[in-house]
Amino acid sequence: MSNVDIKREMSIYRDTVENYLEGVFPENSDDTTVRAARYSLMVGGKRIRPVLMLMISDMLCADREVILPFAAALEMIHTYSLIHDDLPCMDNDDLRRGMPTCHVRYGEATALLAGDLLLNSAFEIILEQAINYGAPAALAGRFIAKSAGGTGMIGGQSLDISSYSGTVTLDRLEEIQRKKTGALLTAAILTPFFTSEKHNANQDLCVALTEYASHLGLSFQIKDDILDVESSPEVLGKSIGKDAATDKATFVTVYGLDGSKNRLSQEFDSAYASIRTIESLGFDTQILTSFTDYLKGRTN
Ligand code: GRG
Repeated sequence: MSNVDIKREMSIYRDTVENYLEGVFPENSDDTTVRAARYSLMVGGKRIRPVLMLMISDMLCADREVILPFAAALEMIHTYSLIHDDLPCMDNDDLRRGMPTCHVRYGEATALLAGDLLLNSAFEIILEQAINYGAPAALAGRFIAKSAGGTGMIGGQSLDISSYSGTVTLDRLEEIQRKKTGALLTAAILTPFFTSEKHNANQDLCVALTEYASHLGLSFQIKDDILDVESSPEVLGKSIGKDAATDKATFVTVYGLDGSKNRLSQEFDSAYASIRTIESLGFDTQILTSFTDYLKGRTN
């Protein structure tokens, strides 16, 4: 049991990220695409990925000036993926972060462009960091590109759109979720590692962080699938129950609700075990434990 006030800590980290994001796209731009991108970026969201990146960065005593733009860029990539995922040609969702989705508010063509703008602007920020901070920042940027790309998030989405609950194997289901959801969470955890000149040669740390990321990513997605059947649109801020209705391959549609809860508990146990390994390497992991507790108990 740690004595970190995790809600307070997270809200401080969230404010730091949101202050940065505020400056990315001007308010009241003449360009509808810019307004649409800003709308989706600033409309809310838990900011899990950038908050996690900043927490790991502080754990490694890394430089905030180096990491904050990366954290913001990762949230921009995540937001682009949500805009595109909600489009009529994908999940066709009306509600996101408790508000109308980007295409409902701005139309489909503008929403598509807004997603593209977020993705390109994220890589503008990342390249600026590479110019300013050299090879470690460039390596981190390349890792983010890979995590968001064909062997990461987009690859997972590509497998997902052709997978159905009745025919998908368990291995394939895990592959989809590791890529679709796990890859960006792994990028959040490893970016501070890559940019830390003090620690980035520590292979034991790299392995322990990667294992933590892997278990956290799977537990995040299993929890998401459970909330899709057990929560409500008011609490989640997005539509629910669509996975079963569209025969989508999720942990719940494949393992059942009880099977998913068992698997969730195993994944969280493994995540805590990875945290203990990180601690044994000499790092203060209290906040990571509290953050993991928060994700375990999250209701949205
Ligand atoms: C290129 C047309 C085109 C589409 C790409 C890449 C992609 C579509 C979709 C990505 C896959 C995706 C949306 C995965 C879901 C991951 C997930 C659990 C999202 C919800 O994350 P939260 O709970 O959301 O952190 P908030 O709103 O809190 O940020």
